[in-house]
Parts: sequence; structure tokens; C-alpha cells
Amino acid sequence: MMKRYLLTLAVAGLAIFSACNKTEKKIASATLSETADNSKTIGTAKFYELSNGEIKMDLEINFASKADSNVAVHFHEHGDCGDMGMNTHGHWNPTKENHGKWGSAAYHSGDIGNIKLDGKGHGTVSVTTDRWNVKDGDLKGIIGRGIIVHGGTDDYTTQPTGNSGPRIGCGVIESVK
Ligand SMILES: [Cu+2]
Ligand SMILES: [Zn+2]
Repeated sequence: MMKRYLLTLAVAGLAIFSACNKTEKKIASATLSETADNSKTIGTAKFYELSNGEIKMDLEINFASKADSNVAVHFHEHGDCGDMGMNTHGHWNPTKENHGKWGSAAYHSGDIGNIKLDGKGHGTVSVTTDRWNVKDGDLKGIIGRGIIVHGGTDDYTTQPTGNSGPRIGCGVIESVK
């Protein structure tokens, strides 16, 4: 009797879980590679549109040579990873704010910030925001932006970059059809 009750609970839980998932639609993604060797993938970013119009990003990094350290992540203006990531130019800044910590009084719309990597170089972050969309030519449009992984720690203060160190990883946000 108890077993059956638990099973019913589990099935109900699954149903609720999948119902929630249906409100998320995958709309964009980026594959991040080492700037020094773009055949080496060091992470992925997946973007989902929520039913309320906000965008959620799940970012995962696997960068063994950066184990037990912080890496700083930002969206940069251009989706060109050439010249060791320099072709992405500066931080994407559609709202003309200062560089800063995500969620603070002022920050760029792609200031994801520092991600702690574990002993294997693995780290994740999820961000949900109304600062992004996937509309062509829109001020908030993220398609075609670069994502840069830096080798240092973002101090969230130095303008306009956070003094985040060299550009060691890079990817381009592409729409998913
Ligand atoms: Cu950056
Ligand atoms: Zn910034």
C-alpha cells in the first residue's frame, strides 16, 4: 500500500516537472573553445526562452588547465573569436552602464562574472534575465554576440573590463531553429 502511494507521488512529481519544462524553449547556444587552439572545446552555453519572455542561460565550463581557479565570463560586442578573442572587441553594453557585478546597481548586460572551477576545471552558472532577447537588430539582442572566458578574476570595479586577464576561451551565440 505504502509502495503504491510513493509510486503515485513519483509519477505526479514527474508530471509536474515535465509540465514546467514545456514552458522553456531552447532558442540559442554557443560552443566555447580555447582561443589558443579552437579545436579544443571548453564549454557550452544554452539559452532558453521562458513563458514570461525572460531568457535563461545555462553555462557550463570544462577547462582542466584552469582547475581550482576563477574564470571571468562576459558577453562581448562581436561574434568573431579571431586574434585570440580580441576581435570580439569590448564588453557588449546596450544600456550604456558601467562595468560591474551582475545584479548590482550598474553592470553591462553580459557581465556574467566570476565562475569558480573545481579540481577538474568544471563549473556552471545559470542566469535568468529580461535584459536579453533573440530579436534581430534589437537593443537587447544576443544573437551574434561573443562570449569570452578570461584567465583571471573580474574585480567588478575596473572600467570597462573588470581587469579580468587574458582571453582564454571564446564562443559565438547562435540561434537554434
Ligand atoms: Cu570580457
Ligand atoms: Zn562588463
